[in-house]
Amino acid sequence: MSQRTLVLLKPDAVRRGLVGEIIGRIERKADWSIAALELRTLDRSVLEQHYAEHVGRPFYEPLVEFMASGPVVALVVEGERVIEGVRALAGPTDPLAAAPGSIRGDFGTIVRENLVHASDSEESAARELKLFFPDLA
Ligand code: RTP
Ligand code: MG
Repeated sequence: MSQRTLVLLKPDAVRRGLVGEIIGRIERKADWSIAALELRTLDRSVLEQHYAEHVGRPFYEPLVEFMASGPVVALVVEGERVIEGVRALAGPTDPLAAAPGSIRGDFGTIVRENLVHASDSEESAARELKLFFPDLA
């Protein structure tokens, strides 16, 4: 089943020069392709909409601040079971719980600075694609 998902390479990934490494892992998966890709600095209003589900949690404010602290690479990936697939490539939220071989497991230590975001369901993907790439056909 072909799907589309929103992936963000977070400011830590961009600062650390891991963009090529992470996109390379996504690109090499069979039957996946990149439908859109842009370097951009996110403003607070986009982040508040993107992370609406987390409002009120103790990590919310520092998360929004971190995500606005430098440019991210936003991309739309499309292909076979890509929503579940990119989440699997990323690994669990806490990089220390993520297995080596996953993006977070290979490169992360801090929970907040965990390198990538990926939509977690078809509903989230639809909402996030509209928020980040409203003009994508
Ligand atoms: P994401 O939304 O970024 O793809 O990550 P996720 O689904 O694995 O994690 P989620 O629960 O949606 O949390 C969103 C992001 O908030 C930061 N976070 N910090 N306890 C903490 O300090 C904490 N918990 C979550 C992480 O950057 C996480 O990816
Ligand atoms: Mg999430």
